[in-house]
Amino acid sequence: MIFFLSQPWRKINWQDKQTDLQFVKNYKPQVKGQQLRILLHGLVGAGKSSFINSVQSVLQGRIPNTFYPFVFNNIMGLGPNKGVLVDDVKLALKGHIKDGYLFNPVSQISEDHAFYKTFPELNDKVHVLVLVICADKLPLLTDKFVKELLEIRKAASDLGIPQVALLTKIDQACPEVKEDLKNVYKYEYIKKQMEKLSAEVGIPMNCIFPVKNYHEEIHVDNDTDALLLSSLRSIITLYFTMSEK
Ligand SMILES: Nc1nc2c(ncn2[C@@H]2O[C@H](COP(=O)(O)OP(=O)(O)OP(=O)(O)O)[C@@H](O)[C@H]2O)c(=O)[nH]1
Ligand SMILES: [Mg+2]
Repeated sequence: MIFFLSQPWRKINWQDKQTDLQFVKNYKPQVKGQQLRILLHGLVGAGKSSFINSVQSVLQGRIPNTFYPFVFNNIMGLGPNKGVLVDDVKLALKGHIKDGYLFNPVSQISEDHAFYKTFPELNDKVHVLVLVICADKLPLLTDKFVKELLEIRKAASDLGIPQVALLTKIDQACPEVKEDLKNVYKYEYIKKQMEKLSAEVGIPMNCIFPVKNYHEEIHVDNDTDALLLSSLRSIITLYFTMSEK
């Protein structure tokens, strides 16, 4: 049975994405020249690259000539059969692994590897860790993968790095959302998926954001932009509230 809520349980500025856009544009790192480093990880095909591309397309041309305040890194292909070594993820969190490194599922990066950075600078350290996971794959989470995620989460927590999750492909998971993205917080199905993720991996609900990435569209779309911007704004806000503690 599908439960439809007459009022959405979370508010999104569908009619006014400019406010969130302005917020994101105005974001300035506390230290001059520093960037907010966001590390994405998740299963193969979860939508990591699509999210990075989608955000870039939303911001494109809207951050004129200035220095880009965000940088996204992407760890490819965690589990279930491929896997990434959790120890490598820990090194990445600390800034020891340079951009573009192809993570090896069977052996850890060596200290003499060209992509290994012995002395990471402040700007290399990860500020926010983002788990990217497809809404339609949630029922298939294996114990092994969940265990891996918990280990990664613990490593990030030990380093004081805030963690959030993006629930992608909500259009594929729920026909009503595909029909109208504004239904995202009105259908209980998506909320249930978020609760499931929260229970399994321990990420609180207020740190989980459902998104639809651009994937086959040629044109930008207001609602897709609005939801992406709201998730980006929430990630920034979360980083601030958590780093002030
Ligand atoms: N319908 C739909 N498709 C999506 C969405 N996000 C990504 N996709 C599609 O899912 C597929 C995988 O997305 P990617 O962004 O390449 O996934 P990835 O996490 O970067 O995967 P790896 O780089 O292999 O680890 C692509 O065909 C995308 O077009 C979404 O929100 N909705
Ligand atoms: Mg990718």
